[in-house]
Order: sequence, then structure tokens, then C-alpha cells
Amino acid sequence: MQARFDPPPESGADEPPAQPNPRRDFLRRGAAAGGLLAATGIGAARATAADADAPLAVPPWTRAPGAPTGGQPYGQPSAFEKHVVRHLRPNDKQYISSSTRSPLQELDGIITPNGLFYERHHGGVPAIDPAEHRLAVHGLVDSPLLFTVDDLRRFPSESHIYFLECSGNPGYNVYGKTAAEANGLVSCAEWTGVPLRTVLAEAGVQSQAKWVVAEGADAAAMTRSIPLEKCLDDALLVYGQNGERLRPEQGYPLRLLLPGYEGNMSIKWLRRLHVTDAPVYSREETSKYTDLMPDGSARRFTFYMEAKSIITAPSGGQRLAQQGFHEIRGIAWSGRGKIARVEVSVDDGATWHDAALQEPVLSRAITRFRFPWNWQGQATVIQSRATDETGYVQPTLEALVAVRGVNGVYHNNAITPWRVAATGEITNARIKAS
Ligand SMILES: Nc1nc2c(c(=O)[nH]1)N[C@H]1C(S)=C(S)[C@@H](COP(=O)(O)O)O[C@H]1N2
Ligand SMILES: [Mo]
Repeated sequence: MQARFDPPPESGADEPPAQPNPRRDFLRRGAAAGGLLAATGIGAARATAADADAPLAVPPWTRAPGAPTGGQPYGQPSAFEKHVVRHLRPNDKQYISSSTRSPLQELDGIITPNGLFYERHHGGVPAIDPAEHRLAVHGLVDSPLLFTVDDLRRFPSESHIYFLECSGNPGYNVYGKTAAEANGLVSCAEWTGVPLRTVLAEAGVQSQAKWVVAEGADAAAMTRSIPLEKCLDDALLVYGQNGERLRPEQGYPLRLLLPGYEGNMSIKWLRRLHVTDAPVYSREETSKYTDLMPDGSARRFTFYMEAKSIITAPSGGQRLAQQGFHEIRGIAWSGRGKIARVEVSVDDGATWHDAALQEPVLSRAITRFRFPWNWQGQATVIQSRATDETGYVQPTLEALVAVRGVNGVYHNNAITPWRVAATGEITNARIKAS
């Protein structure tokens, strides 16, 4: 049973913005100037700085040749971007079964760079020689098969952009200081591989088959049961991630990718697919990754990740340096399909306004949203809420807890509110102001 949540009570989506709307102001000014350019007011300070530097100085990097071409056989980000790294919880000492979070507040667009993709490992990252790796397909099939990675690369391939999110993102620890800490167990990539249905057809699935049990080759031997319908639908056997081979952290040389399902089921370092007529009730689908309800009963098989969004700029740990125009930016996603709408509130939930969605809006992928904001120095709370194409609306934490209680830790897709202080400082609004 999926718990479905109604829109939070503070819905007032069609009310006009409480503060001047910079987008409308651009339009007005744009019309006056013949519609050529729209001014944000951001340019003024810059022009003064440029005038002071006229004629334009010749910087040191223009006076001498740069580093030789080919000095970095595998390219790296600029040395000035060293702070853009995955977040490891400072007190997390059990590095074998652990996780790192994607630095959402530092990223633009919808694709997570491979080196910044979130990680969740239960038995460390194995160093697998692809030449030695095998995938077995057996059980209720006409012909059991054993594949090398090269065998699988001979099948017709597909590439798709999908998000992956851990169902423990963020759990009920909702006090993350930054966007990474608050919701960084989500990332999005272009995955390349073979549709699982192609490989299952090669083995010949028998009529009694209902589930496929997938097993990883890591020390955790992560094992999950997957409904056969999902395996015959959009499940992918993946070897490529954003154009290159999978990273070791993401399951090199082969992983399962189940679009829209909780990340735990996308088994990494995949070595076995056992076709069965029943689920195995493995540890990871019973005592873990299962939501314990207020009455002590458990929700069985909560596979799909429901709609969620988060403002990534400005977000916790950042500071608005001046009043005036700020573009509020963020990401939204839903395991059930496309994002239909994202609303933003800049007045602590009193009114909500539609954000612009950046194309492409893809099914089961991250969608970027933008909202122009004219900050006039007031203390407030900003937040976003997503609606997906099924009509489902992202709940507040209060609405979620009212239905689920606080026993469970998984599948928390609640709204993340950011507090903006009069100083411009941004903090997680769930952390009590000191
Ligand atoms: N074999 C194996 N597969 C695994 C895991 C694991 O520890 N071992 N972790 C799972 C969990 S809990 C998640 S959220 C995703 C994380 O994938 P990522 O590290 O590529 O982000 O992989 C899943 N698949
Ligand atoms: Mo996970």
C-alpha cells in the first residue's frame, strides 16, 4: 500500500506574489526598451568596478602560455573548485558501510558529474576486474546463461537519463545544514546498457516466474527481489554512466538500474539474477528499507520514490550578499514519472507561486526549476514543493508525520524549508534559531 498525501493546507497557488515580481518588472522595462533586453539591476555595481579598471588590465595568465596540452590525461576540475566534493558526515567512522552526499548546492543542470554522484555502500567498494566478472541468469528460465561484460555489450543498447535516490534520503534526520546534508542522497546520470527484458528473453522466462532476485558481487552481497513486471518494463543492465564506464562507486563493471525505484534495489556490481515465483524476503526488504507505521505494522515493498524537490540556491550555508534580484534555483524529481509543477514560497508558506521548469522535463529524471525573487532584506522562509504528472503533491514534514508517525526512517519526501535571516544568512528552518 502506498500512502498518498494531500496538498499541504497552506496551498494558495494562484495568489499574486506578496513582494514586487522582478520577472514582471523585466517585462515592463523590456517592453519600454523595445523588448530587446531585460535588466535585473544586477549590472550596476559591476559597471562601476569595470570603469575603475579601464583600460582592462592584462592579467598574469594572459602574459605567458598556460600548462601544456595533455598534461592531464584524465581532466580534473579547476584548482579553484576544490571545495566541490561529496559530503561525508564528519562523525561517520564506519567507512565500509557508509554513504556520501552529492553537493547539490554547488551543481547546475540536471546531470550529476560522475565524481560527485552520491554513494551508498554496505560492504565497501570492490575492485572488480571486468575480465573476471560474470553475470548468471538462472532459475525459472528455459536456458540458464552466463555472461561476461563484453557479451552484454553485444546486445542492442539504450541510453536514458534517470535519477537515483536512496530511500534513506534524508530519513527523519531533517536538520541537514546544507542542501547536500539535507537531501544529497540523490543524483542523476545518463545511463547506458541493455534493457533487462532483452537478456531475460534470451534466457526464456517461464510462465510461473513472478520475481527476479538480484545479487551483488560485493562483500555485502546485497540482494533484492524485483517484481517481474518492472524487469520487463524499463529496468536496465548498466555499464555506462555519463558517457564513460560506470565508476567503481556506482557498480563497475555492471549494475542494475530500476528507474524511479528506491536506490537500494538498483544492485551494484551485479553478478546474479535468479528468476523465481516469490520474493526472497532478504534483510534489505524486511528489517531495512521498510517503513514501520505508528501502529507497529510495516509497509511492505515501498518501491517507488514519491515526488520531491529542494531549493539548492540560495540554500543552507550560503548568504545573500545584497538585496535585490536573486534567482531561486532547485531540483525536483518523481519516481512515478515527470514533474508537472514546482511551486515556490518566499513568505514562510503564506503564498505559493509557479516556478519555471527548465527543459528537458524527463520521466524519472531530475528537473531543474527557477524562480525570480526580489529580496528586500526581510527575514523569511523560502521553500519549494513539487507536483508530479500523477497529481501527487510533495507534503510538508508535518503532513507526512501525521500519516506515518515517527517510527519509520525511510521514504521521507517532505519539503525542505530554508530560513533567510535579515543578514542574508541561510540556514535550515528546522534548526531552532539560537
Ligand atoms: N551490491 C550492492 N548494491 C547496492 C548497494 C550495496 O551496498 N551493494 N547499495 C544500495 C543502496 S542502499 C543505494 S541507495 C544505491 C546507491 O547507489 P550509488 O552508490 O551508485 O549512488 O545502490 C544500492 N545497490
Ligand atoms: Mo540506499
